[in-house]
Amino acid sequence: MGQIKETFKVKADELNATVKEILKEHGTKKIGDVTVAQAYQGMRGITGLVTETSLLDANEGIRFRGYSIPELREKLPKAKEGQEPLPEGLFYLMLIGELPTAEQVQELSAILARRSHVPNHVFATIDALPVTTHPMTMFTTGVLALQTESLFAKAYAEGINKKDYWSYMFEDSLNLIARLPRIAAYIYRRKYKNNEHIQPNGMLDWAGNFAHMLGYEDRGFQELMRLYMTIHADHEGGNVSAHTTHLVGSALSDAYLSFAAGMAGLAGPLHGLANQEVIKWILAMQQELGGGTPTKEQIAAYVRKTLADGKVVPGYGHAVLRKTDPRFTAQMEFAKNHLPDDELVNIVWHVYETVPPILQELGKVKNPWPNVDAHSGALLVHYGLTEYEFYTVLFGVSRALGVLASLCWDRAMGQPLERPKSVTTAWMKLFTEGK
Ligand code: NMX
Ligand code: MLT
Repeated sequence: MGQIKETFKVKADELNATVKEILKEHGTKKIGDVTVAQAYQGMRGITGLVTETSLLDANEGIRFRGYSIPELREKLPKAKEGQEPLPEGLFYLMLIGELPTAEQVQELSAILARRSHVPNHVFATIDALPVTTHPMTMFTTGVLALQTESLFAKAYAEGINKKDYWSYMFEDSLNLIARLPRIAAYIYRRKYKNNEHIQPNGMLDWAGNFAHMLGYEDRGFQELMRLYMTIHADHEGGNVSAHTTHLVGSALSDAYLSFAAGMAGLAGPLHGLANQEVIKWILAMQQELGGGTPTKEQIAAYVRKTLADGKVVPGYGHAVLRKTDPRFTAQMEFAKNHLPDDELVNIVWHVYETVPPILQELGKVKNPWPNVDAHSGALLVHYGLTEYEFYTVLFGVSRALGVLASLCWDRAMGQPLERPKSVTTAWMKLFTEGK
């Protein structure tokens, strides 16, 4: 850990000096105005956060430290004989701001493998929940149970200098990332595989080992996990899971508490739960039509029925993006290479051709194009992971990479308690009437 942590500290010192300069020279400069509509409508378009790990462009999609998803798929180190990036490499990039070498990623994989032990009380806590509990509830509960291991919370209770917060947050973040695949795999095997668990393989990379502990040895599935864990990792700072993690962390809650809060947000159907909703929606459509591949006309009719019932079409739309999500495109490319004839994948592609014009017709949907969740489930079903209620847990394990790298930065930058101002509608009435 020594070298990565030392490099992080050097980078943090450099950035702190830059921020000090920006604040001194331009601290009073405006970066936007806030309208009454924005205050009522989910604060869309308000720039009010600084997140170092990634930046979202409405038309181009996400860039991680300046690198797009196609660039990451080309440039990040890969597993032996693999073609997809190792997500540990993306974590390094988000943390340090530079592409890692293959050796640096290998070192990080080994560090995570060494730190992956999960104490028994975490499993006992999960076991105390009925097996019918949603996997995201089990996951969030498991992370909270693991909070007993927080080095930051322990050190804070004993009394530490605020200059050292980052160091404990760094250790907690690494430990948590190392342990999450074990917790997630435990939940999966408990709920769906007769409570029969698989021991970790310390020789595998982080995502490869996760696939192994879930019970999938197929090389194609391992590659899918590496891609999946890479593309879901971060989506700048304003999305619900990242923003929640950051907000809770700003109270100096440790990495476990902050991440658990973020996961409670990811579990919402307008955010990460949409990946399970997409597959549920497609399966329900197929069932209604008596099975098989629906025609485009049948899909269109089902979309209109969904809208007429006052429901959203899951996997479509976005609060920031205004084009097809490049994370959708990356999965489509993966499918074209590995499973072009898969029935469910082909339905996903037909849905892609059908949904956008119908959403556009409504005249109110700002982005009729698919997001990351529109494609992921079909790939998982292909490899046998059909238990769609588990899908958001996979998203959550990946999201840890981005939001925990950001928490390290928050503490290294000495970011303060987040506390925006709110008003009442009575205040707004007086204000708009000029009183
Ligand atoms: N199906 C039907 N209606 C939609 C959809 C959709 N996919 N997307 C937006 N709308 C509606 C939205 O409900 C709103 O209607 P109303 O004025 O009656 O309340 C109207 O269009 C305007 O919404 P937008 O400004 O376009 O979208 P907003 O920024 O508020 O919300 C989402 C973004 C992502 C919440 C929204 O597009 C949605 O509900 N999509 C489906 C759920 C989904 O796929 N979520 C996953 C997002 C990605 N992720 O992983 O987190
Ligand atoms: C995400 O990955 O967090 C989603 O696309 C939602 C968002 O960016 O708001």
